[in-house]
Amino acid sequence: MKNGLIIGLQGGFYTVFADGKSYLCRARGKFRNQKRAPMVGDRVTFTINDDGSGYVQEFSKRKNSFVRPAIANIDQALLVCAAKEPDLQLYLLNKFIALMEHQNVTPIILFTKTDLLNTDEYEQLLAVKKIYEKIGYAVFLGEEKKIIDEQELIRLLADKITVLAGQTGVGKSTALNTLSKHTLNLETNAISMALGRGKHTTRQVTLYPLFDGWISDTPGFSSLELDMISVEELTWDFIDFVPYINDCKFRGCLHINEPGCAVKAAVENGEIFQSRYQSYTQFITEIQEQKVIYKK
Ligand SMILES: Nc1nc2c(ncn2[C@@H]2O[C@H](COP(=O)(O)OP(=O)(O)OP(=O)(O)O)[C@@H](O)[C@H]2O)c(=O)[nH]1
Ligand SMILES: [Zn+2]
Repeated sequence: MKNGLIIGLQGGFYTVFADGKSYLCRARGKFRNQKRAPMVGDRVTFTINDDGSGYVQEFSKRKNSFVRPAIANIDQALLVCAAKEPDLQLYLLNKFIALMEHQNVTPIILFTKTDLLNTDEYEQLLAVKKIYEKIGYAVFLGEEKKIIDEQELIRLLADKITVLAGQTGVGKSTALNTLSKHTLNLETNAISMALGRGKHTTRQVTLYPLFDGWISDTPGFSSLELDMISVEELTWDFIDFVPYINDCKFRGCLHINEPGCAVKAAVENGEIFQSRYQSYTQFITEIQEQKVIYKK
């Protein structure tokens, strides 16, 4: 019995990575009877047959799992967000952050296209960067061919499963490319595979080795919606609100119109950033409207 990590799934065959090698495995029949299945990202035990193929025997308890894309045990998400072209959209960034926090995935923020900003805009972006850093997130700035402090970013990728997320055209491929060019332990093949994104019409969920960690670049991650989060849960996914929640007068306070709301007080005295609160109220409305649609 060997221990490995599922890094791919195609046509019912799992690619299991162990000790620097990949093995093609099927899942044992018992999984089907138990109505559960191993997923990409699962840490598994597996056996190898004489012909080199194998069977996934069991998978470990998951830290988290997503349905679409089907992937488990994501440690962190590199949220790529253009500072310009398209204009910076904190609403979208805050949505990604909430979705990731909800699944216990640590967000890392990368603002790209900073070379397109004029001096004033750049100053504004630095202020935004400070906001997210104060909340506790790592924030990086990217230019056409450079990521500032990229060694620090590469360090964060080590030993972790990271997903890439961001709207189309924000510069995800470009960022991966830049990272690949400036690192010494260049894994060209992995990167060119990762950069094969968009070339295939149906792309499988795959983990690519990158900087001693694993990275997944599946388009599905960029189109997740809030439908898996309830209004009561959302507040806990804004980690900057959490320290205040217990001081709200009413339990289950949604921080909208309730009297004695500690979150709103923190927004008013500047401890919680206005833009974060604004996104929060928008998401509450969106979730409530979704609920109405489902009930019909
Ligand atoms: N000036 C400038 N252009 C950039 C930067 N990053 C990306 N671009 C350009 O933006 C366009 C889109 O970049 P991509 O890296 O393909 O974006 P993507 O997020 O991978 O897009 P999808 O594959 O559609 O999801 C390309 O023309 C890039 O050259 C940047 O930091 N500065
Ligand atoms: Zn409140």
